[in-house]
Amino acid sequence: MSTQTFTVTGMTCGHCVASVTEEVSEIAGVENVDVDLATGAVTVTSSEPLEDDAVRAAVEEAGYQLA
Ligand code: 9UX
Repeated sequence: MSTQTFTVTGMTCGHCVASVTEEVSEIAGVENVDVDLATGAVTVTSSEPLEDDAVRAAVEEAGYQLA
């Protein structure tokens, strides 16, 4: 199990949080996603270490950017 935190910019409401959570949750191996709207911190727990590029792609698919 691996837990990593990423910072996402551009989220301003709860729907943003839901979109990021949904996309990141689709990455293979991801078990849990926690998004802090106030700070942009996205904490991802997964069964294997995540590739930054996979997280970046998911965040961008949702319409946001990694800091
Ligand atoms: Mo809320 Mo987020 O209306 O991009 S979905 S601001």
